[in-house]
Amino acid sequence: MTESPWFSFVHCADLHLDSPFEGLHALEPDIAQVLRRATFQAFDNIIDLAVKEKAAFLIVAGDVYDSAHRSLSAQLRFRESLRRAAEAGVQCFVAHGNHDPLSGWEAELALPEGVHRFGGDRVEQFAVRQGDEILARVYGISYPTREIKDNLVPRFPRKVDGPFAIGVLHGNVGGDPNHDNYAPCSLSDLVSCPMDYWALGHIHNARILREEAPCVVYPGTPQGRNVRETGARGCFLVRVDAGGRPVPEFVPTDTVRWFVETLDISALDNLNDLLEELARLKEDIRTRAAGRGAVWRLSLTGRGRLHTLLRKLDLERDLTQPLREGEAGQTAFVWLESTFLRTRPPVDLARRRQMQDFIGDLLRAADHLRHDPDPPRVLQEVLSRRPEHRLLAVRLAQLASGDWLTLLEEAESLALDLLLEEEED
Ligand SMILES: [Mn+2]
Repeated sequence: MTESPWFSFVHCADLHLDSPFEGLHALEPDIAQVLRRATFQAFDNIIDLAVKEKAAFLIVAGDVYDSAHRSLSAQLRFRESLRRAAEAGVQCFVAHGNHDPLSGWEAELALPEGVHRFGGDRVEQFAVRQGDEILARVYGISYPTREIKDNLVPRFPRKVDGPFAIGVLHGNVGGDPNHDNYAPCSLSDLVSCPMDYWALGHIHNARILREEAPCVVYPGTPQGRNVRETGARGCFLVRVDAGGRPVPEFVPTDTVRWFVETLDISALDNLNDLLEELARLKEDIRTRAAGRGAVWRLSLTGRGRLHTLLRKLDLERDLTQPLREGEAGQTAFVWLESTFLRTRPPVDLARRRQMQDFIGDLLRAADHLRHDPDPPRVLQEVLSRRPEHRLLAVRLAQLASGDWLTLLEEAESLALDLLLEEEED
């Protein structure tokens, strides 16, 4: 960006302060402590960013706390972080969502000066001033109770005063089935409202739903809290240029990052090779975590010689625990959460293909198809006789010829696994 921005602000949501890390057992005390502090540390990283970038204001778009019965220590820490921002000249606007509605228990703590919280009765408006100049108007509403089933967008004004308008809304845009359908609305509802930027919360993955005006953004959780929240987590630093155009930049704020990894054993000959591969994978994760802690889940997959040996091991004792050795106490730790065994026994495909049994027939049929001059045409023809075809036709038409061969391979492998199941020990 060559043009210097007119002003900037930081947009975050779904802090879920004080939420426990799910699914982690047998933790070293050092690592447990880092995890316990992670949601707070992530919010402090957001404040640091706002202060360093001299942002004019900060928006927290709901779900500050993980539960309606938030702990007093979480409330005090949140207030301290906001105070730090406000004292550095960053005004703060906070909305509450389904996890922390206004009806939840709350100590009667006065908010620091410069911190504003949206009420739950109606959409409220705050003007952000810099000297005599009004930079922006921030409109928002909190959840009075947990379950808001109404579309809240019609409560936002149809006419706004300049120069830059932001709508703060915690809700499900477009009916994402992975999240509760609270304050449901459509993208076009938002677009029809005269905002320049929609600061959303509720969906836990960062997503820019729309770049052109109005810009519509979900920042996601600033700290991943379970294995479903993998990868970089953070907030958006939004620079508004002289023409009033918001340009959001994702900034990671997580102090611990989740990874889900698979390792295919088919090319590995012995346990030594496997251990070397795992050590390499662990260091690769450390590199990708870029200085912060990492928690990873491992799945061993593929068909190979190691399968029989792996089935005899106690995975937790023989693989998982040794991979955790030496990690506690490191800042950039790489902690293996758990290991899943999804490997299959090796099979001599050439020999099975020769055999005069059902598996032999299946393998020969797949091979025949693979060497057909036009496999997609044959597969299409077979599938068109199936009753499911009406449902699949549109998707099938989009497949490239390479996709068909991959599908054929996967189908062959899946059928083989199911048929061989009975033959296993
Ligand atoms: Mn949330």
